[in-house]
This record gives sequence, C-alpha cells and structure tokens, in this order.
Amino acid sequence: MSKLTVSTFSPQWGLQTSGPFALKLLKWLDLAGIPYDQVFEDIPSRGPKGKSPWIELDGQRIGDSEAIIELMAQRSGFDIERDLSAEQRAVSHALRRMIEEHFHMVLEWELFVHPAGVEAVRTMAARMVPGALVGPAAAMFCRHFRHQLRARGMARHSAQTIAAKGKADLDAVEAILGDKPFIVANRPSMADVSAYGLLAPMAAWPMRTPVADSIKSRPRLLGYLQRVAEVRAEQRVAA
Ligand SMILES: N[C@@H](CCC(=O)N[C@@H](CS)C(=O)NCC(=O)O)C(=O)O
Repeated sequence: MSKLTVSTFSPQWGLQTSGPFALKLLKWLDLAGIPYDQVFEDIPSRGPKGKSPWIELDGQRIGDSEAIIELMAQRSGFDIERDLSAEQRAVSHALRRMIEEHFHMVLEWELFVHPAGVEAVRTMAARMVPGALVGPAAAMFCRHFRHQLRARGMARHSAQTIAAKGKADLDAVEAILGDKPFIVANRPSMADVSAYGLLAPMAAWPMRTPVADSIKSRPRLLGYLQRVAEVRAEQRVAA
C-alpha cells in the first residue's frame, strides 16, 4: 500500500492527539495494521473538509474519519466487524452515531464553553502562538465552537442539562458494555473505535468538568478504555 500521512491535532494529555476523531482513526489504522506517518496540524481549516483529521494518500487529501476508514477498509480488505451479526453491527452503528453526533457536542461544550475547559484552551494556545496572541487566539477558538454548539442547539441548554445529557450517553455505553470486554462483542467493533476516540480524551484530561469527572468515576468504563488502548492489530497489511 502507498505511504499514508495522517494530519491530526498535536499530542495532549498523554494521548497521541487531542483530536477525538483523529484518535478514533489512528486506533482503527492500528487495528488494521496499516502503517502511517502522523503529522501535527492544529489548524483544522487547512484540511480538505475544514475539520481534523485528514489523510494524504497517492497525492490526494481526504477528510472525515468515516470516509477515510471506508476507503482504507476497501483498499486493505480489513473489516473490523466481519464476524459480527447483523444485530451487533446495528447496535455498533447506533452507538457510534450517538457518540460521534451527540456526545461529541458535550465534549466540545466542556472544552470550549465550560470555564475549566476555556482555561485549558488558553494554555494550549500558548504553545501554538506568540504571547500577545494567546488571549485573542483562545477567545476566537472558543467563540467559534460556542457558535457551532448554539447553532446545533446544545449550547442553548443549561450546564446542568448538558451534563445530564452526557451522563445519559455514558450510562448507555456502560449498560450495553455490561461484562463484555468490548461494546458489542468479545472483539472490537467500530463502536469501540469511536468510544475510544471520544471518551479517552475526557478520561485523560486534567480539567474538572462534569462529564469528564463522571467518566473518571466509572471503573468499568476506565478499564474498558484501557483495554481498547492496549488492543493490538488483528491483521498485518503489506506495506
Ligand atoms: N465527521 C468528522 C468530524 C471531525 C470533527 O468534528 N473534527 C473536529 C475536531 S474533533 C474539528 O476539526 N472541528 C473544527 C471545526 O469544526 O471548525 C470526522 O469523522 O472526521
């Protein structure tokens, strides 16, 4: 397979990247055994879809973790859900959509609107831009996400309601996980790759925000995230 370059946000909180969708993509590539070069790029508007992550392959730039995974699955023949039943695939799909389309807004709200998150964004901005620009850059970043979250409806709720919504998603993940090693089966599915990408940053970040604190208080979820972090490639793909 040709050389693959993956552009992601910089590493943060002991993770390969702070970007949830990039973390998801890197985990899938690791499970597929597909080698890649990671390039740090903290300005998502530079990507082909204006969002992080994106890849470069055969001179083409492709955005969106789902589209990238579909393409790489086709090229490599690696189907992470190959042994799952139709029902398990459906549960995996539904959970993935909940995590990526709903829980992601809760994550963004805690990072870009909650005061503890805003403070952390300032610290991160200090590593990216010269001193005088740190305040304006952090404010611009947070404003951008606040507007998006308002447009999508999430930021119109109270802080208490948003925390309750996030915790309800965690309850669902935990209940479906039960005593299984992974969310829908005894081997990883797309739901696990998404859950890892979106939950691991909140489990790892030091800021005290309600839903991140809730993840940190759930040993079953923490054990699960550790398991996904450690799971190895199931199949090697010729480079
Ligand atoms: N559906 C996209 C979502 C990517 C996404 O939302 N990325 C966020 C960072 S986690 C981003 O770049 N946001 C920048 C923006 O919305 O301006 C995917 O799966 O890659």
